[in-house]
Amino acid sequence: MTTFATTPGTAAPRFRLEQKRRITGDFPGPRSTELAARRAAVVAKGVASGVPVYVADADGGIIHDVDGNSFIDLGAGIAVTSVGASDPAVVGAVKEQVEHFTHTCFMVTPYEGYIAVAEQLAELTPGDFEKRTVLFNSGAEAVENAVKVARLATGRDAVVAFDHAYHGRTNLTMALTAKSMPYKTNFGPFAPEIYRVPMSYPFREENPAITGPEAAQRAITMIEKQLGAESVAAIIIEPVQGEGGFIVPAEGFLPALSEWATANGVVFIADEVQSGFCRTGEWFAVNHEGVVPDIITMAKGIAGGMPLSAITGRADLLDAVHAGGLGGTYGGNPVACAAALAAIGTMKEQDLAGRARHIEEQVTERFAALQADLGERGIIGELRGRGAMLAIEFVEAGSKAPNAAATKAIAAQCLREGVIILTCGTYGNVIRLLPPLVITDELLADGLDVLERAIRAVDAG
Ligand code: PLZ
Repeated sequence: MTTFATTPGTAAPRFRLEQKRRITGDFPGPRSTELAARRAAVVAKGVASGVPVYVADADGGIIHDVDGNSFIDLGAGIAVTSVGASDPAVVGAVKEQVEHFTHTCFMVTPYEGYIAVAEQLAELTPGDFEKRTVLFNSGAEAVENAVKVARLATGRDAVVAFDHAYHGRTNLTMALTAKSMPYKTNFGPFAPEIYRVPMSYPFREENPAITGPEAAQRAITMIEKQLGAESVAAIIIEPVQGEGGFIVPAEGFLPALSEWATANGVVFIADEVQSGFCRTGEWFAVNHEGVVPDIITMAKGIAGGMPLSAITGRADLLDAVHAGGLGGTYGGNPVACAAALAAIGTMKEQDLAGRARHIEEQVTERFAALQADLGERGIIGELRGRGAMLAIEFVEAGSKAPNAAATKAIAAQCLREGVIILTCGTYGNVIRLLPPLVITDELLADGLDVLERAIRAVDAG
């Protein structure tokens, strides 16, 4: 079993690959081009890739392609490889586990790793009550199961989700997800009993003075008038919205919703699939406002790149489910559990929550200065985010109209120079920064230099 030191911040990351950007010429190079041709013949085009090169190796903040180029990774595989893509602790734990058993199925012949992960999650998630955990494979599967538990435990049907929400691509989670293209278009019919209410999106509020509690009341009034609290099983919300645009609700929004849920017997589910595990500078994004969810969904950063997801929540809710009601063949796979224990160990030893806050300082300082420099008529509408979950929302000069074209052009320019940057947002006008939390200051600075130049160039037209 993997063990780790519990003294936080006592270790520094170790890298196998030189943490340096290097683009050798035009890319995609010959080997990537060959792979693209093989791919086109056999891989469905419904699954698209943002970057046209194929990966040979990855470590820390660097991705090597098959033609010898080194890219700076500011996306971490969509917020997954917070400890790096080949953290030595994760690699060692996976190797050790895989030599013993790769799978038995926890529902058939159980093993310690699953329990150890559940112990960690009970310790790390907020709330000093009895907790129970179930492990799955993907974020969507965790969300599906959180909703199953909430419905069974409350005996109610309705589930409330928010504008700009993203919860996955399975049938139920598509219904919970707000954006149609590309996630939902023509994939219906969707799961019933899902209702959508307004989010707190400070930058795009009609009334910019609306407070967090007022925005929460706007949603609550809609729920009470259109559904009635007594028919609502759960509210599900990303405490910092991910795909929808890295939207941080106004202060007081999440606490007010959570209080209303508690007062009305509604299960408050925090979807921390993207925001969890030190990403926002705390173990979970709800910690920033002291919100204690009834159930938390987790995935992505939890296991250093191995597929694992989890729900952790109040024992009375999870234990309401009959024996055999929850599970799946691979849920809590032993190799993924070993990886999770090692990744959590790395997060503790290297104080990656502290690293996330350090990244926030570096990024915010630089882009606040850039925004001021570009001035009122610049294309930067807003900088926002928490920790190493940071976003720049782009607008048409002198207005709040979303500028998706500028966003695309900036991301494309960064990529040409060897910096992988992801976009997001309901309007496709947000650049999001999700670096591995172990990224070195030098590598991050190099990536941000490239991004800053690209923003200046596009702003200048
Ligand atoms: N909940 C908050 O961010 C996944 C999706 C990328 P899975 N986000 C990245 C894409 O285009 O498919 C996500 C999330 C939140 C749930 C999910 C779903 O997690 O592991 O992708 O199923």
